[in-house]
Amino acid sequence: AANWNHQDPLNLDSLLTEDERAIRDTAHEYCQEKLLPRVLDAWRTEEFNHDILPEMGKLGLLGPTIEGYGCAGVSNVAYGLIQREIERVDSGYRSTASVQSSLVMHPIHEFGTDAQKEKYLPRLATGEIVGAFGLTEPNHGSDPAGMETTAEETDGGFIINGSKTWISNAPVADLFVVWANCKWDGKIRGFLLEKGAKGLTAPPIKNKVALRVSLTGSIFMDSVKVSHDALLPKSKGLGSPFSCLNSARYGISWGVMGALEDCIDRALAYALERRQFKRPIASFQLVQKKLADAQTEAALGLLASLQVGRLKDAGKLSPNMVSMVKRNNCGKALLHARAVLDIFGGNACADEYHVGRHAANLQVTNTYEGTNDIHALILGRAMTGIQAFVN
Ligand code: TGC
Ligand code: FAD
Repeated sequence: AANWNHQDPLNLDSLLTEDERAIRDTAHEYCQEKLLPRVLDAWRTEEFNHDILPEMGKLGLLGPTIEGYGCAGVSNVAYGLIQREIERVDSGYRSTASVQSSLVMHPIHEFGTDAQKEKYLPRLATGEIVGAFGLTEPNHGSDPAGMETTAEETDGGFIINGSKTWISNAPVADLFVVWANCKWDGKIRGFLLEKGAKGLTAPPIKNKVALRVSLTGSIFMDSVKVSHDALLPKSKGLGSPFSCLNSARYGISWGVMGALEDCIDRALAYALERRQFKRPIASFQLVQKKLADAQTEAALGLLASLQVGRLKDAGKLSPNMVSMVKRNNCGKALLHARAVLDIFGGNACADEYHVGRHAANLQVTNTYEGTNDIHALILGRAMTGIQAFVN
């Protein structure tokens, strides 16, 4: 039909600049040609492929919004489009990349010294070194303000004690951005710890039921001694790690829509092919409704993320907007990935059909970087002025 493309129902394409379309196409081609053929093996073995970050680095996909240090300096909308293409293949690959960009490169760029930026950003941009971000602790996930990890001043530096858990990239990380409560003034600050520091270990959390292509681990810090150079000096208070989360959560809001779009494409193709009761299952009303519901939410979610990206680029962003799109898009992606998974019948169980893997991953995306309910409470606080987290 005229003016109708079922893969871009509201013509998002028309709202992008030429540069943004070119970046999206580069990312799409890489992800489909290089990531998709590897994903099932990575999922089955839970093994990290050390080639992938350098490949992404070569294409300018890491820390892409940063100017200088070998980074591409593109718009936040382009950043979102990249996350969408990576997550169209798997949320775990997007996790690896978005931790590197939003949670490691961003805080160094934002809160680091010139020397720290020169030392780390170029190698993070090429993917030569891998970064991890440690905020969550065994006893403090939704409530990071209560963190138990501490930093205390000592001759010539700091001593860090504590543990972090469920940390993406940790088992393979060369550099850890760790958030600690500073004993001298009770404020939370970021520290850069390098692999190999005495007292630092990062064992993997194995046998995950989701996000299996991204490695996850703990970080144990037993009196890790670092020099003054390890402190991110411009970080102070919980607002500093949250500023990293604003960027990562925004990227996730695009990413999960990519995963949902892949579920829709695959479910539609399967429904047209598979026959029962002497006709394609795509001819059944209940199947069509599942597809139409999913397509609508993907189209609306993408437009919302685009608007938030444009506001971010214009310097008019509120973190509440990020909570709205992170929560909505993750919740809707999970709900509709599960719904269209029904279309595969027993084949929903087979990893070759990919949609079961997306649905499992989307449970995690709806949890990390603030659970769906925590973002509801952030929005509720913004509306009512009353915080319902309790303390
Ligand atoms: P609250 O009183 O709200 O805030 C404390 C200070 O932080 C400031 N702030 C923000 N600043 C910038 N951006 C934001 N989004 C901010 N939110 C809060 C705030 O202004 C305040 O500053 P100041 O100067 O007044 O002190 O803090 P609270 O303790 O009441 O927090 C409540 C809550 C629940 C909203 C918050 O703690 C929260 O968001 N919890 C969720 C935790 C979370 O998202 N963890 C994510 C861990 S990282 C991760 O999951 C990576 S997965 C990556 C991957 O693999 O892709
Ligand atoms: P809890 O905080 O214990 O929450 C459990 C349940 O209680 C949730 O449903 C929650 O919504 C609810 N709840 C909690 N408080 C309230 C309240 N006040 N009101 C209503 N309901 C509430 N963290 C990092 O720092 N870095 C990473 O790289 C990272 N990567 C991750 C990768 C994976 C694969 C996973 C699974 C997690 C990762 N995380 C990471 C941790 C993630 O951010 C946390 O799991 C998440 O913030 C939730 O914390 P929690 O697991 O402690 O759950």
